[in-house]
Amino acid sequence: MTGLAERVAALGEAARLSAGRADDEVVARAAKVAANASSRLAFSGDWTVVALAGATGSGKSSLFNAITGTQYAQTGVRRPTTAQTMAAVWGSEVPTALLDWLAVTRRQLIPAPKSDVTNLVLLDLPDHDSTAEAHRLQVDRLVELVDMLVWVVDPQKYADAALHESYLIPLAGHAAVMIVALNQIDRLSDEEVQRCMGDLRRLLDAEGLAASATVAVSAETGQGVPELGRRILAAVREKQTAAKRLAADISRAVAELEPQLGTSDVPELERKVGRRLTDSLVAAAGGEVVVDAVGRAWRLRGAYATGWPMLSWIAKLRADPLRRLRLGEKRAELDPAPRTSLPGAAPVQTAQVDMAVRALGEQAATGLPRGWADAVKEAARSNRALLPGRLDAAIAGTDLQFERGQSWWTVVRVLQWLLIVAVVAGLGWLAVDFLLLYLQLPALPGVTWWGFPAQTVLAVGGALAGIVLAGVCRIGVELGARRKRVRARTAIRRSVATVASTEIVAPVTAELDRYQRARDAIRKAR
Ligand SMILES: Nc1nc2c(ncn2[C@@H]2O[C@H](COP(=O)(O)OP(=O)(O)OP(=O)(O)O)[C@@H](O)[C@H]2O)c(=O)[nH]1
Ligand SMILES: [Mg+2]
Repeated sequence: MTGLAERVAALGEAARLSAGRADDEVVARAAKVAANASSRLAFSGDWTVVALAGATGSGKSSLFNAITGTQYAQTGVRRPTTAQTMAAVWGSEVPTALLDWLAVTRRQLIPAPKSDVTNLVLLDLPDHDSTAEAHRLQVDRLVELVDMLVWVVDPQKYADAALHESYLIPLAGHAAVMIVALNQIDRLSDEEVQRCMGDLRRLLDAEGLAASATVAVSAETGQGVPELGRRILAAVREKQTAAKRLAADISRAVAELEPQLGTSDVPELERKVGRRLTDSLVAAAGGEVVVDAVGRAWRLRGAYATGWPMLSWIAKLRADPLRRLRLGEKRAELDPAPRTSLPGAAPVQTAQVDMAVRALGEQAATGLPRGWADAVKEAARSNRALLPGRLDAAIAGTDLQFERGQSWWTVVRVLQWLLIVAVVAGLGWLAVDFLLLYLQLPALPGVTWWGFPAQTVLAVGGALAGIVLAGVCRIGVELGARRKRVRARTAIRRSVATVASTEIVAPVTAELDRYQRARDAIRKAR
């Protein structure tokens, strides 16, 4: 049975993966086939279980007795007769586990010297067309589980629709492990037997059961019984019947499940769609608000640091845009859930995020069968409610690289204060000059620089230099602000893209992966 176990496992896997994505009944049937098959495989493949099935009064029990050479099975004119399945076992011992699994409690060991047959279980089933519901359920359950089926029909009812439509046609894939026995031929003339058998053969062939053998028997006279016995025995000796039946089961389940898995390739996620998603998330998360705040905060702090100290203190009065958003601070290393004070997304932005998420789900679901497409779209939406919190945390945790590139500010600041010192010194010197003049005291010796009194150069020059320096630095700060904005935008985008990838793309990819695995499994089961 090599290969069969792998097929069974693959079918089980395909059914498990398809749960909720394909038709529930198809999935349930496939799962049941896989479960039954793996149970059957767990029992010794040496045993072959053959069941006599058919309508009430067709002669199953009589044939059971004829084949076993016993009178174990009760036969009768009262309909229906058999209510409980009976097992006849050829072998050294009863395969208890196997019969327990089949839930067949009435067991008879056929005395050893009777024949050289071994490892055969023959079941006498109740009638499939019974007035008793329990009989039909028992038959339906065992028809699914046994290795081989002998359908016992009689000359009146061999073409009965109940048999053909409910059992034979649906089991056409199992034709190789089925025999149809026309019983009670002692009631017919040879000519009638010929006609009946021909008719039966044509019927079966038309129903796709060409591989099923037919035999004419009489439980009453024993005619044809050895022939039927030989066919059963051949199946037992071949030891392939159980495997054949399971293979047919799997093929049928695969044929049913495979169309539910579609034929198109697993779609690739388009970059364009992912980019649009990130764009909308950046907008909804207030990315541009942060970028603006970074620019303004840089200008403000730069102006304060590099401006002319006489005026730059005004910058201190303005609220810092970054700090207002609780951003750009060196936060405690262990802050488990950093939060910003960014305003929530506007309704328009929320709608755009929804649209982008839907677009991604739809693109990812292109060409997939309905149930799978729905699952992919659902996966895209699955973390939607978490997004605002995740995005905010991502932005709060983004390194805006605000501290870098400020060192020259300090140099300028020192320079500005030195110039202030010069101005103060110049003014002080001038004040002393005035005071001396006022007190009519001798003036200090005059010092001239570039033809101007040194004190004037110090005061006026210092002030002018400070203002010019501040002006030049303003340009530097502005350039820095623009660069910081670009950097911040890139960093925020990267953080937001990570959120998009873990919260939206990852569930979608997982679903697509599940789809791919289901397809691989069903292909393996086939
Ligand atoms: N003439 C004739 N009568 C038969 C033959 N086989 C069975 N019978 C009779 O048909 C009747 C029904 O036979 P059973 O073996 O009980 O039929 P069954 O298919 O087991 O019926 P249920 O247990 O009710 O499903 C009995 O009276 C048998 O004697 C046969 O080959 N020839
Ligand atoms: Mg019976």
